[in-house]
Amino acid sequence: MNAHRTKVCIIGAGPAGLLLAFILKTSGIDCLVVERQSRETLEKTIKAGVLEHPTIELFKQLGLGDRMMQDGAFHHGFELAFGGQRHRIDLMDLTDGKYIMVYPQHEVIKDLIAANLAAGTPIYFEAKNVMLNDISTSQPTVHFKQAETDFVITTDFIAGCDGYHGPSRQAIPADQRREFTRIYPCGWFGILCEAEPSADELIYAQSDHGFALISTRTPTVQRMYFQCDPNDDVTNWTDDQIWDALQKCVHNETGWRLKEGKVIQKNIVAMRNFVCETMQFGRLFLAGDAAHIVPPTGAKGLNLAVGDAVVLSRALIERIMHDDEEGLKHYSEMAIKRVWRGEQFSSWMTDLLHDFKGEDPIHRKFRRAQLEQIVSSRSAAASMAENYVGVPFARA
Ligand code: FAS
Ligand code: PHB
Repeated sequence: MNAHRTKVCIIGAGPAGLLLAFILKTSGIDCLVVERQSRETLEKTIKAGVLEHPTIELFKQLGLGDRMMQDGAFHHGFELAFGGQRHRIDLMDLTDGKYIMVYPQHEVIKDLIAANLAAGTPIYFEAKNVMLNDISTSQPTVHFKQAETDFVITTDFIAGCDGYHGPSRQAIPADQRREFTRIYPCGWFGILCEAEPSADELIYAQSDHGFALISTRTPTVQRMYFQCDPNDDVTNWTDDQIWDALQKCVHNETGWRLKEGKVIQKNIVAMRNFVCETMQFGRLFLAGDAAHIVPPTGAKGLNLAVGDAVVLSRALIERIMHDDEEGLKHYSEMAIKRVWRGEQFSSWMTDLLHDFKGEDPIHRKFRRAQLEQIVSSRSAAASMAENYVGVPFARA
């Protein structure tokens, strides 16, 4: 048995866990990360694509922004396509100069892993059978197996950053968890394809054929999604059928079409809102998808995880370095406000852009009226833009 001691044991090497580890480590706080997947897998798993303005500014302030600023694509607006026409939402103009960046999550993960290792943060990859114990005591432990070796970590605090399916949230007694869920009757069929960009900025398309999102990854690899049955299977779709579905969703009066290419990856993303308002129990603190999930429409998932890591790191630093318990005592209520703002916007944007099978036709009329209002009213567009670029991190 390999026994180690640390101040903060972080479970999960996603954006939440790695950012929390980097901030703590560079603030002089002993911590370590326990992750079930290999570094190689983490650094090539395609997930989110959009960084909000507060996330970009934070990474720059932390010295984590070099590669992002070099390889990321700044987007000063996005388009709403409906009724055969495309309408630009000018984020810079509507938010006094704020913007977003398309910089793939797996690139963020590469940057965070490299920065943590350079700072000396121990990261235990390929950890199996991770178990949390004694989370209500002042000396909780985390057990796991790596290769054939058993480990036990004794720690002051556990940060549960292990995503929706991880063990941390489940370690909180069910009768102590306040949970909220909304399940959508559709999913997103996501592809990566070898093609040039079809447009300069993201296009969110609402049509009688369903929703589509035209995003990007690099000048030669594009990321696109179209609305699908959440129980569908990617093997049911040929490349031609995929392109036919996408072209139908963006069909417009100008004859403009998507630039097609070889589909190199397909996956179906289910869509739900989920919030566990109980983001702490004893010495366990949840951050990111471990506590909340959003439908990807508003590009909030990764950015909410970053927001939690900012609030939790500040609270842990105050407790460990200054013996001030207040931030930790109120962590959940501090973090949850920005989470609910992101949850509501993601739900609103999903309802705005998706026709749901079996819904009363009146809802399609409401949807079209809302879209027409957004593209004709500066105040309506500004409200959407303010939420899309990201609201400031929670402050005490
Ligand atoms: P993560 O899920 O990223 O990280 C949790 C980590 O914990 C993982 O590395 C996991 O391996 C590890 N872990 C789990 N169980 C463990 C255990 N038992 N022991 C140790 N480690 C364990 N968001 C968007 O905004 N836009 C998108 O387009 C988008 N697309 C997505 C596509 C997919 C396929 C998925 C799964 C998610 C997508 N998301 C998207 C949401 C995603 O970006 C999350 O919001 C973001 O990764 C949240 O970060 P974390 O909270 O760090 O959780
Ligand atoms: C992506 O590029 O993966 C992406 C962009 C915007 C979204 C969701 C996903 O709203």
